[in-house]
Amino acid sequence: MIVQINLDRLMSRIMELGKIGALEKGGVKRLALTDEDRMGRDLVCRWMAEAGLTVTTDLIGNTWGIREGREDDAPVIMGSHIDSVATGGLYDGVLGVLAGLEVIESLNDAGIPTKRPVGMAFFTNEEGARFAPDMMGSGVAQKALDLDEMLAVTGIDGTTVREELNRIGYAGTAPVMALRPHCFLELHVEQGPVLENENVAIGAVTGVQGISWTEYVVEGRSSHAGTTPMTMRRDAGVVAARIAAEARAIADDFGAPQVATVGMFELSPGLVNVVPERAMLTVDLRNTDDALLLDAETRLNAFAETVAAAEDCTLRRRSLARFAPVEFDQDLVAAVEEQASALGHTVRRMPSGAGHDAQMFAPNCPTAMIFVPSRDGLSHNIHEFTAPEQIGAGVDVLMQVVLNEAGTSR
Ligand code: HGY
Ligand code: MN
Ligand code: MN
Repeated sequence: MIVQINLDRLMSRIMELGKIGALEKGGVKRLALTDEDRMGRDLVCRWMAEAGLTVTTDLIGNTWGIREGREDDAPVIMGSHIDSVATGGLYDGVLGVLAGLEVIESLNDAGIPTKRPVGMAFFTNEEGARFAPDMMGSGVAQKALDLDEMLAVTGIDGTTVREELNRIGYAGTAPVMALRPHCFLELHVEQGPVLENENVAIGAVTGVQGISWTEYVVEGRSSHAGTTPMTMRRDAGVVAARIAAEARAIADDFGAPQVATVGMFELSPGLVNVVPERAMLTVDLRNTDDALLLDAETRLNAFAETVAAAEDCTLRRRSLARFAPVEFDQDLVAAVEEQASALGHTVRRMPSGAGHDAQMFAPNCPTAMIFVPSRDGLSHNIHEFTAPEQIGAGVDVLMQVVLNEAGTSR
C-alpha cells in the first residue's frame, strides 16, 4: 500500500518552526530549555493536538503524541529533537519530528487505521550544547541516564536543567520509561558528505559511533607577558593549546573513522599582556570501535597530565558524555533498505557519525534510522540544507516502514 504524504505541508512546517530562534544570516539558535525551545515545543504541540494525538510529557520534558490503533498494543514511534546548537540548521532533528507528524497526518487524511498505535515524539536536549551530555532526554526516557542526576546538571550559563525545565513549563508528570515503543524510527539528515558524494538518496543507518566528551581545566599562574622569563612561566594557555594539538594528532595517527574536536577553548584572564592563569577546553572524540575510542581517551589524558606537570600547572578533567557505539536492529535496517529500493531510491548502509535519540532506544526495542543527504555534508552550520524532493524520499521510506511495522487493517 502506498500512502501519499503532503510534502508542501511538511516543508511549510519546517520553515515555520525555523522562524523560531531564526538567526540573521539563516539557520537557528534554539538551545535546549531556552524560550526559543519553549516556543518551538508549543508550536509542535499545537500541531500534534490539531492532528488529534494524545499528547504526553514526561518528567524531563520529552513529549510524544499517539494516534490510536485498532489494537491497544505497543506503539510504533517516530521521533527526534527540536533543540539546536547555536549555529544550527533548519533540518537537524526537526525533520525527524515533523516527518513523524506528517506520516500520521497522511494516514489520517487517507483514513487508514493501523493495527498498532503510531506516535511521534521530540526529546529534551538532544544536542547537549547548553547542558551536557547530549541525548539527555531520550537517555533518561530509556534509563541510560539517571533522571535526578540530569535534572541537577548545571549548564554553560550556570543554570540547571531542573530550573530551566520548570521555567519553560515542560516538567511533565509521565514517569521514566513511560514511552515503551514496539519499535523506534528516526529520519534524520546525514550531516556528513557520504550520500551526496556517492549520489545516493537514502542511508539505511546501521548504528551510531561511540562518543566521548571531556572537559579539561588547567590552572597555572598569571604573570606579566614582558617581564616573566620563559623558565618561570606557569602558562595554562600553552598547556591547553598542546592538549588541543594532541587531540588532532590522535585523529591523524588513528585515521578514519577516529575524529577529534576542540569545540570550547577559554583563557582567563584573556588579556593580551597577561600569561593565562586558567584554561578550559573541551575535547569530543568519536570512533565506531569502542576499544580504539578508549585508546584515544587514554592517550590524550596521559598527554594532558604530562604537559600540565611540565608547565607546573594543575589539571582537572571531567567527563561530560560517554556513550559506547550502538548497533541498530538488523531486521529493521533491512526493512529500510528494502522499502527504499522498492520505492526506486538508491540506498546504502552506513554508520552514523553523529549521536541521535535513536541510540538510546536501541537497547530496549528494535530501532533504525533513515538518512537523507546533506548539501556539502554540512550540519551544525547555518547553511545546512536538504532539498524537498530528498526529504520527500526519506518520508516515503519512513511511511512504508511504519505501515509494515504497525500493520494496516481496513
Ligand atoms: O553531538 C552529536 O552528535 C549530536 O548532534 N548531539
Ligand atoms: Mn540531530
Ligand atoms: Mn545536532
